[in-house]
Amino acid sequence: MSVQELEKIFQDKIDNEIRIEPKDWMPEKYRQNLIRQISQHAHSEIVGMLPEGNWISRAPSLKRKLILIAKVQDEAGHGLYLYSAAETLGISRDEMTEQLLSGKAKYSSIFNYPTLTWADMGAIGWLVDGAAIMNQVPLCRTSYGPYSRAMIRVCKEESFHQRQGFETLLVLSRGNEEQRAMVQDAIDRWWWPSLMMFGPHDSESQHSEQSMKWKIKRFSNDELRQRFVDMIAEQVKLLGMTLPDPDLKWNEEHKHYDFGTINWEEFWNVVSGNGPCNKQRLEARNKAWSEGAWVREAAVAHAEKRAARKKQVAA
Ligand code: FAQ
Repeated sequence: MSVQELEKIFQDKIDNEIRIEPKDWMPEKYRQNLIRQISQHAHSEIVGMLPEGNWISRAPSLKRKLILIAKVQDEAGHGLYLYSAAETLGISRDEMTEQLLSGKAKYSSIFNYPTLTWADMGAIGWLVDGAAIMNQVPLCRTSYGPYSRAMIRVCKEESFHQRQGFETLLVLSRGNEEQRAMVQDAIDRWWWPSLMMFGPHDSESQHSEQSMKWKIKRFSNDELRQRFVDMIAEQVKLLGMTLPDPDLKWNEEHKHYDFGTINWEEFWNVVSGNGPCNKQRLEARNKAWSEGAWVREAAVAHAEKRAARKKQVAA
């Protein structure tokens, strides 16, 4: 079969909502684009454990500590499903890890901001997981089978995360003056970086057009960002707080909230490695990797020993 014929079969499957599976023929650019997106997504989950991990030892009660540990563990699980999904496209886990540790790979800009107070745990759950879900629910229908199936479980867990984040802020917002101020301060610091999670404007997004044709992406960066603004602009009222945007205003004609201009210079600065915590995050991952070397070596030695014993028994 010619490449044109193979491409036609491939695109027909996508147009007819048939998932592409690992052993199916696919264009090389589709494979590379998926490896790029899925591995960046996996790295985001893994690096995303760090800002929250920072508060496990300082959670205000045993109950809050248990919830936070469970959430951080969930993020590790998401990273693992996603690395496995990417491996089905022919890249090894070691290669992806090397790309992250060397600073070559991208991960979400949001995780390069510091977590300064306990209210940040609530703001991350509500805003960061909230933005993550808005972007990831459509990925449950993404055209690549292993990615779409991984996203179903991820989204269930993320929606629990978002609710626990909102509840954390709700409790604080019903507390004393100092606690309310802490909530407002956390919202003020996390709001704009959360909007940046959706990526550049559609006109600046290099991958969107092709990714939409391949149904890797179902909605554009700006469409999802707008939905997120519309959702949060209502929810923030329940907290009795405000969003730090003087231009946020309901637009009756278009039935959505208009909002102010994102600081794209800040966004690209963070994406290119110069955000407040980029260096710290990579150092933490590299430290964990080298300190975990003995565990990996022990696991390999154990597996080899077991395999040798099995061989002996069989003989
Ligand atoms: N940060 O052409 P586009 C989470 C890059 S998971 C850094 O629009 P695309 C869970 C982009 O990679 C959060 N880089 O790209 C959690 C590209 O660079 P490249 C992560 C960004 O792929 C919660 C360039 O800019 N979620 O939060 C960002 O079509 C709480 C041009 O951009 C996912 O990864 C950014 N924000 O659209 C964990 C979801 N935005 O590769 C712990 C899957 C863009 O050419 C605690 N990913 N870039 O060098 C996606 O949906 C897409 O990849 C987008 C970007 C929408 C992120």
